[in-house]
Amino acid sequence: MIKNILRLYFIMGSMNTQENDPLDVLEKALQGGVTCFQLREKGVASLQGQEKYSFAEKCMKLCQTYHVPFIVNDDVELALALNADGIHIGQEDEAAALVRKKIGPEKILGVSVHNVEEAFLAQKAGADYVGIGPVYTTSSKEDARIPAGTKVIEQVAIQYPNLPIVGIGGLTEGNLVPVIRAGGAGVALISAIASSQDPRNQAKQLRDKIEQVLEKE
Ligand code: TZP
Ligand code: MG
Repeated sequence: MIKNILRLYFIMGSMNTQENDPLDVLEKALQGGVTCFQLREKGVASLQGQEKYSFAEKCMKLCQTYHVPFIVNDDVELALALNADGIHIGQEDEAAALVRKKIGPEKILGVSVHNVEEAFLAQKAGADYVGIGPVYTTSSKEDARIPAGTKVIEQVAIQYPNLPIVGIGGLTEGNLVPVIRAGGAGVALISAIASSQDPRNQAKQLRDKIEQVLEKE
């Protein structure tokens, strides 16, 4: 189940879409076939307080219309207030076990990891999936680590075959295949869709590509 929703995992905040309306970009991405959405409202230009809540609520309603899970990045209180489908946290955020306790057993918990040890601890703490990256160079995350290719994805997939993995970082239609071949259930991406002038078609092409590769695995 979780593996299916990780196939094409779109991440976006209101600051990721340049001159385009973020809600319009999200709706088109949903129409194009993204399988999960994460609201990642971060950085200097990001919305705060009531504005953030209201934007998040609009994003969640759109996701519900298209029956796509809505995940909140970092902000456990926001996820709970909205009754979002899940939360995604990094190594620098609240401990995964504590977040699992706060959200209960039903909600989706995703954790970013960078090696086998962190993956082990994440699944032990109750993570439903792990995000591994950056695979390639990214300009969407200020404090991104050095790109690590697909090596860690492969290692984690071998050690923990039941732990769903999503690759992230610099992924496009042209370079995503190695992520799936390494054992990723799918790809998470921001700019490939958020910066596209045709997000619907871009999402559709990405989705088609992923389905094609998964079929062969
Ligand atoms: N974590 C690792 S890389 C990254 C995050 C949030 C940014 C991914 O964005 P893009 O534009 O798909 O490289
Ligand atoms: Mg975080």
